[in-house]
Amino acid sequence: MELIYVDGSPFSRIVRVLIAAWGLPVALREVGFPLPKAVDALTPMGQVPLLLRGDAPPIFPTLLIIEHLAAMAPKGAPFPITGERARLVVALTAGDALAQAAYIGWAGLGPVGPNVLGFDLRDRLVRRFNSVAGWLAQQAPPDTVTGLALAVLLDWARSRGVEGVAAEAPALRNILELLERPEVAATAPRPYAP
Ligand SMILES: N[C@@H](CCC(=O)N[C@@H](CS)C(=O)NCC(=O)O)C(=O)O
Repeated sequence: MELIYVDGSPFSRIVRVLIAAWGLPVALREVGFPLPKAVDALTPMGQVPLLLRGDAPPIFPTLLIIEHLAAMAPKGAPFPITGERARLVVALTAGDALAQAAYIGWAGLGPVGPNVLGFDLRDRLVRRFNSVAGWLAQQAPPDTVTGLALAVLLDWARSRGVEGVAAEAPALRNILELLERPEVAATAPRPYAP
């Protein structure tokens, strides 16, 4: 098996940490961002992470990769997923909102006409992420795959300077401590300037 990933991608980082923490035989292939056309062609989503399995169809998105790998994780391994599916779906969906908010900023998008939507889209995406982060911090045990996902998303928001993300909120301290674990720290994103 081979994982295609982008260094900064928080979704990829979650999977990379799990591969290391669960000791799984998955080769890692880093690609650049924006994604090369050859990688785009492997998935209708045009996104990473992407898990290749020889002649079998590639696995995506992140949730399905995690579930596939979890079936191979040794018993008692860190970051368990048992009982976490619902929270993990919410965490990853909030991660999509976070990424969209960042992309809106990096793409230089702003109003070009009257806002008939009734709210500021970027602001709402960031609020959604903050709200989910607070909710998860209250109820998801840090030492689970959901805690890991949240910690990695918060770290990405901090490292990329995504405006408005409340990554320093005291309620998130327990979650952010996960970033100090060696297998998590080893995947910290390199600096990125779009
Ligand atoms: N919902 C997707 C999100 C994955 C995602 O947003 N990947 C980003 C990198 S963090 C990506 O590949 N972006 C490339 C693009 O949009 O062209 C998942 O869960 O896997």
